[in-house]
Parts: sequence; C-alpha cells; structure tokens
Amino acid sequence: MGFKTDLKYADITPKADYLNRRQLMVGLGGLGLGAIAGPSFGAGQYSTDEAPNTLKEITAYNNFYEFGTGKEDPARNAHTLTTDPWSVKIDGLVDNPGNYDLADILGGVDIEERIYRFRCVEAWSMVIPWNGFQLSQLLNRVGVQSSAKYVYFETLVRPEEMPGQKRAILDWPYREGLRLDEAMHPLTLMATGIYGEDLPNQNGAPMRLVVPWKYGFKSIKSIVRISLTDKQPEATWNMQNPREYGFYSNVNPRVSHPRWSQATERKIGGGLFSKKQDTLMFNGYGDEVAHLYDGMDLSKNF
Ligand SMILES: Nc1nc2c(c(=O)[nH]1)N[C@H]1C(S)=C(S)[C@@H](COP(=O)(O)O)O[C@H]1N2
Ligand SMILES: [Mo]
Repeated sequence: MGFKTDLKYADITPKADYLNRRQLMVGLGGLGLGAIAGPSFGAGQYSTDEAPNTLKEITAYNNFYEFGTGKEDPARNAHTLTTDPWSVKIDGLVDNPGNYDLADILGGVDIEERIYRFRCVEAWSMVIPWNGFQLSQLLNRVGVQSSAKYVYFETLVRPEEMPGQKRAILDWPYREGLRLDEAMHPLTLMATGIYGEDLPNQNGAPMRLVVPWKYGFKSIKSIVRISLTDKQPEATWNMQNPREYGFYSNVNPRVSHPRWSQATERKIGGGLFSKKQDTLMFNGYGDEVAHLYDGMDLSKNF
C-alpha cells in the first residue's frame, strides 16, 4: 500500500535542521571560529544562543512536587531542605559501588556552563544557563559494567524537610531512568548550578539531571541514588500514567499529549500577550540525538 505509517527523523529533518543550525552553535568552539561567531555567551559547542531566562524566572516558577504542586510552592518551601552533607549511593552494575560524598563526586569531574532549552510536558519552556558536568564523566569513573543497559535515579525522601512528601501525591521517592546511551550522551548534564551560583533548592540542589531533548519531568532533582541496571527502570510519571507519559518522552511537536497539543509552547517570561512559539523536534537537539532513536516510530508516544 502507498501509505506511510511510520515517521522517522529523516522525514522531518529539513525544518528541524534549519532551526537547529540557527539555534545551536555546534562545533564553533572546536573549529576555533568562536571569535567570528559574534556575540555569544556560553559559546560552548552545545549551548544555544537564545536569550536565557532571568534568574528570577528560573527560580520562581518550578515543578518540584516534594515541596507542593503549585508553581510557586518550591520557591516558598524549599528553603527547609538541607543539602550539606550530601551523598549519593551509586550501585548496581558498576565496578566501584559506594556512597559517594558530593565533594568527592565534584572532585572528579569538569564543571561547564551549558545554556540549554528546557521544555516541560505542560507546554511551557525556558532557556537556562546551567553549570554542571557531563553525566558520562561520573559513570566512567565508577566503571559501568558491560551488562548495564539503563541508569536509574532517585530523589531524596525526607518528609520533615519536604512537606509535599507528607501526602501521597506521587509514589515517593521520585524516580527516573535513561537508557545507557542516553545517559552517556554528551548533552546529558548533571547540573550543580545556574548563572554561576550554586543550584537553588527549588531547582533541585545540590545535584539534578538535565536531559534537554526530553520533557522536563525526566530531569530529576536532588538525586541521592544512581543505579546501573539491565532492565528498564521505574519512572515516576510513567508509572503514574503510562498513557500520558512515556518512558522515553522525547520532545515531539507531532505527538499530542492526550489532553493538549505539543505543537507549540509558551516561553516563561514573555509577558501576558506573548505569542506561543513552535515546539521543535527533540527540543531542537535532533542533530545530536536523533540517531539514538533510529528505527523507532516517531509518530507515536513512547
Ligand atoms: N524530584 C523531582 N524532580 C523533578 C520534578 C519533581 O516534582 N520532583 N518535577 C519535574 C518537572 S515536571 C519539571 S518540568 C522539572 C522542572 O525543573 P525546574 O523547576 O528547575 O524548571 O523538574 C522535574 N524534576
Ligand atoms: Mo514538567
């Protein structure tokens, strides 16, 4: 039959490609062309040249259900969280499992600035200048065993300091997971700061994941456990409502959420009358990540 039932990234590349070239200064640093690329902040090979949101916007409008479900709740409530001392249990299919002190983790990685687009599944977005390290650096250090296929992450459970956890809004701890190749991708960041300052509590202090081509809920905050597994791990929103939230949850303007379109998004901070902007395939990171999903049908939510 002449009907095309599957949709692959190549079918939709021209537009995504064009937008991508414009918005990502891919490789400029490596080629030494940074100087003639015009004004740019960040200028790393993975940073967007779009204007970042203000620190106020980034820290006043959050999703962090451990501190309440309202967008202003995290800014109001997250001051109660103690982030020092902080340790992360790294276990599962690794050569060097253990409880790693935050300082120990930070001592073995390179902190960079990454200005990333950030797209929530609720159809709002921001541009955020993170500081952090490539997750691959930490994983390489602890030694991923060849049988590992996925990485699992957990947020702290401490209801005395996280008032949202006194109610079973979600099945705590907040959990997330990535396929190992996604976790090892150079775009995948463990963020420890914003605008050169320590990460504010409401943004997931002291260490949170940032996966810019996926919907924001994959970017789990205040991480206390990283586990290498050979089975697809549990993920909070996927478990809560698998029909609405897939395990992969790559940003995809062509696949509507069952209750709203994902074709456009509202950039926070644009004001009451700001126009919505088009949502980009893989949130604009298609050139970098589309190959991870070769053979997968992108006309479906998964
Ligand atoms: N532990 C935890 N991590 C979380 C969430 C949460 O409720 N708890 N919310 C997610 C969602 S839905 C989004 S959009 C982002 C929001 O990150 P931001 O507040 O730094 O913008 O965090 C994600 N990580
Ligand atoms: Mo979100």
